[in-house]
Amino acid sequence: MMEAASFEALTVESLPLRLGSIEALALRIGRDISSWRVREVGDGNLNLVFIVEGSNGAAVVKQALPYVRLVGDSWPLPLKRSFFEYHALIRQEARAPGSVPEIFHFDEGQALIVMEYLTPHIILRKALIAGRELPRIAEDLGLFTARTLFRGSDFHMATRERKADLALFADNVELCGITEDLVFTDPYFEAPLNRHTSPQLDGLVAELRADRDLKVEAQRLKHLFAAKAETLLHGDLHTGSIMVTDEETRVIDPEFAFYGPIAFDVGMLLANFWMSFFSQRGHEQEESRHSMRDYLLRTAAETWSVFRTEFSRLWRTERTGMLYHRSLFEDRGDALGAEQALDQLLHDIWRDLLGFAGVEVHRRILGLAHNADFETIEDVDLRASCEAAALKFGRHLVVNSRRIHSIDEVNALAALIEKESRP
Ligand code: SR1
Ligand code: MG
Repeated sequence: MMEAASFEALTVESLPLRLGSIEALALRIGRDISSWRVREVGDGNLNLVFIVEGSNGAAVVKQALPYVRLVGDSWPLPLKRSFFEYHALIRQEARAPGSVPEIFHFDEGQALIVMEYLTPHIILRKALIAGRELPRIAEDLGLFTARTLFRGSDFHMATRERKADLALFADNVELCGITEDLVFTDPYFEAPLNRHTSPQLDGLVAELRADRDLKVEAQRLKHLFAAKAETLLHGDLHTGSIMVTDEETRVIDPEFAFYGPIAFDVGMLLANFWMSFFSQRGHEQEESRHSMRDYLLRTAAETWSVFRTEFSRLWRTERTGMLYHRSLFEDRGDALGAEQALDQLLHDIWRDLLGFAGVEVHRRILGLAHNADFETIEDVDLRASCEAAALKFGRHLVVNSRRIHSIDEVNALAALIEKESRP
């Protein structure tokens, strides 16, 4: 109650006076607040984001609002998500140095984080819609996911520290609740806030909602999401949570962070590459997006390959936690036993990530929170055709996750569905 009472949302006008005394900010951008220029640039679903420029530089101020920005104050949402975002950013920087923006200041009561202004970075989703082939993302994101997910788990951390973090992030209930509803449940029935491209997709949507195998598997995945507290997840690792240049990749916005299954972050990320793949036809104008489609499939394959390689390296060199202890394997001359366990683990991650990828695709087309990849396709029939292809692909991943053995198979499936969807 105290927190809500003292909280006040920033405005472009009030920001300089209210934040002018924050030393860490003044130090970076200059003390003369009369010369600060402030822009509100938030285009996400939840928060305010300001860019503040002074005589010496610029910074970003991100402030949570006590409700879901996308919907309005009829959907309250706790300010404490800013606390979880701050703590996740600190841990991600320690586990994968250089992968997130530098944090200058955190104010829990005002739910605001002052951080590095990334320039000339742009949001990865926008770059992919524009047809830009970013050379570094597969390597950088494969490393980011492997490092943060391995080093936040019981494979690596001291058990006391991990359990303390598990308890800390367990309080991020409302944000987990959004994912539990919006990703795993709402797409599969006529939830009030759902929308889809209608009437073009009505038939397919009805088919998916009547698909028993799909629904049972989606609920198995929801069960995993809720019950498998394996590692500290980013929790919302889509291409709108990544900023890029040709040389650099930074991950932002981990306010959905909590302890969940490793496969969730990886699956959500790959799903966003595959959705971009299916949306490219909608952005083809004069120029063909053939090369862009190839690039996206290569990116998905390379991200998974880099993840596996780095995760395996960490398994062999940093397995210091209480799980699969070396005393049972390497210390007894049984390095092969540790390799067997690693293979088993990667196999489980692989299977589950396919399912998570499939439901992520579905919820972006059937649920409340759509993505710009499809939404910016103006020709509605063309958009529906791209979305229909993605929906079929997502269904195949969810229902057949046990029977798909390699990322090349998934990419071949995507290419086949895309080909069959062309007029
Ligand atoms: C009501 S919030 C909708 C979506 O926006 C966030 O970025 C998450 O992806 C969430 O599911
Ligand atoms: Mg976000």
